[in-house]
Amino acid sequence: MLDLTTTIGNYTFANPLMNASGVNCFDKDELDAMVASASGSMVTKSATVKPRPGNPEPRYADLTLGSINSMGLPNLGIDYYLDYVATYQAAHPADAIFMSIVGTTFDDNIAVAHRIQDSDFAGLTEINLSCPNVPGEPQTAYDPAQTVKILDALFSFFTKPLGVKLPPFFDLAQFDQMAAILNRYPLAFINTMNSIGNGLMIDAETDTALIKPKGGFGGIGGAYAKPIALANVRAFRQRLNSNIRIIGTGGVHTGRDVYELILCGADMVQVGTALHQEGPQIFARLLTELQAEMTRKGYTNLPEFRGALKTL
Ligand code: RRO
Repeated sequence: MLDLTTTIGNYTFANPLMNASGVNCFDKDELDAMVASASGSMVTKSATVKPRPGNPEPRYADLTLGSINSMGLPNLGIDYYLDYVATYQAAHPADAIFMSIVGTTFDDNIAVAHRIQDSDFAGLTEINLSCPNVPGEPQTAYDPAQTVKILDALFSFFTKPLGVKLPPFFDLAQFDQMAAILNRYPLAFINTMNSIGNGLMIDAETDTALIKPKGGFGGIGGAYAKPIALANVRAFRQRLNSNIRIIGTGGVHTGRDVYELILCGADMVQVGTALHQEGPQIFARLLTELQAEMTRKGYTNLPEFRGALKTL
C-alpha cells in the first residue's frame, strides 16, 4: 500500500491533490463536486469583500496546450464562502480545506482577511497576491514594497495559518528577493504559481484575440505553464525556510506531472486547466497515475522523493 499523505502545518491530507483556486470552486454545486471527488483537499474561489460579476465574456478559452483566462475575479463574496465552509466544517470536522481571499486595493486585502480572522473558519487561508486580470491593477507580488506592506499589515492581526499565492517569477534575482521577503514571516505555505499573466492568443481564421477583456490579454495555464511551475517550486524550495510548505501549481495533466512537482519540492499539488477541461473525476485518474509512477520508481511515500530532483 502506498502512503500519499502530506502535511501543511498541523494539517494532514489523505493525498496531495486539490483544485487550483478559480477552477471548480465558484459556488456550492462546484464545491460539493470537489468534496465528492478523490482530491485530498480543496480551495474556494478567491473572494472579495463584496460579490463581483467579473469581466465581460468571452473571458476563458481552451488552447491546444492549455488555457487563457481573464475572468476578472468573479466571485460570490466572502460571506458566501464563509457560509459554505462553516457548513462543510460541521459535516467534515477532520478534513481541512483552504479559503482564497483577495483585494483589489490594500484596504480590501486587509478587510477580507479580517473577515476570516473573525470567523470560525479553522482551515488554511491563501491570500492571492497574483491576480493578473483586474483591469488597471498590477499583480501585487511583482511589487516587493507592496508585498511587504500587505504582509506586515496581515501578520499584525492574522493568527490563523496563512499562505500566499504567487505569480511566476523568471529571474534568479527575483527568486532571491521574494524568498528573502517571505522568510521574514510565519507563513504556513506559499502557492506557486498563478497563471502566467498577460499572454495573448489569436484566432487564426478571424485574426481576433480569443478573449474580450483587456484587449485579449489573459493568464496562461496548462501545459504551457509546466516548466515554469517546476522551476518556481524548485527555486523557492531551495530558498525558503523549511517550515514554509509549498503548493505546486501549473501544468498538471498526468500523474507524472504531479510526481515532478513533488520532485521539485511540492508538499501539495493543485490542478487548474486540466480540472476545468476534464472535471473532478480527474483526481481519481491522477492518483492512479501517481501511484503507478511511484511504484515504477520504488517509492512508497511522498517524503522519499520530495525535493529529490537530480541535476547534471
Ligand atoms: O479571476 C481571475 O481572472 C483570475 C484570478 Br483572481 C487569478 O488569480 N488567476 C487567474 O488566472 N484568473
